[in-house]
Amino acid sequence: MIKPEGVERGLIGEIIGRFERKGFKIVALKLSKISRETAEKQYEEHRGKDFFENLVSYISSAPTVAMVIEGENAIATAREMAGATNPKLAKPATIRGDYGIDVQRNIIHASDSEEAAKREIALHFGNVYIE
Ligand code: FUP
Repeated sequence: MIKPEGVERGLIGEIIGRFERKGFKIVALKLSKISRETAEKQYEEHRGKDFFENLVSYISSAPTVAMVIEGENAIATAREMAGATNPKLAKPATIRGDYGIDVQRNIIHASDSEEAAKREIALHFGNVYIE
């Protein structure tokens, strides 16, 4: 998911392009302002943490781009391409390393496991892409 910061800064094409050029196939794509309820479900694992409220408010405050990418080792590779959670620590040539500064506005979200990917795809696209 490209977060509001990425959309506002005009980085949609750049970010999608990176995944395309890497060799992944974009099989679903959606620009939308997600509801607070959907944001809470996306970040359910962080409920109760000090940054949860701000994170949920932020992610539901402006449009995001949700996408499903398909390809070999897609989950691990997408997370490597995203870079470290805190953009200040993310290496150059990663998306967060190249475009981010603030940990909350860290440009992109990438599912961290097959289970999370299935849950998040269902949340944003319904059950169409679930095997
Ligand atoms: P990641 O899997 O890299 O997106 O990182 P996490 O699941 O640990 O965190 C999810 C989101 O919570 C981050 F993208 C940004 C936000 N966050 C904060 O705002 N503050 C923190 O200290 C940690 C995470």
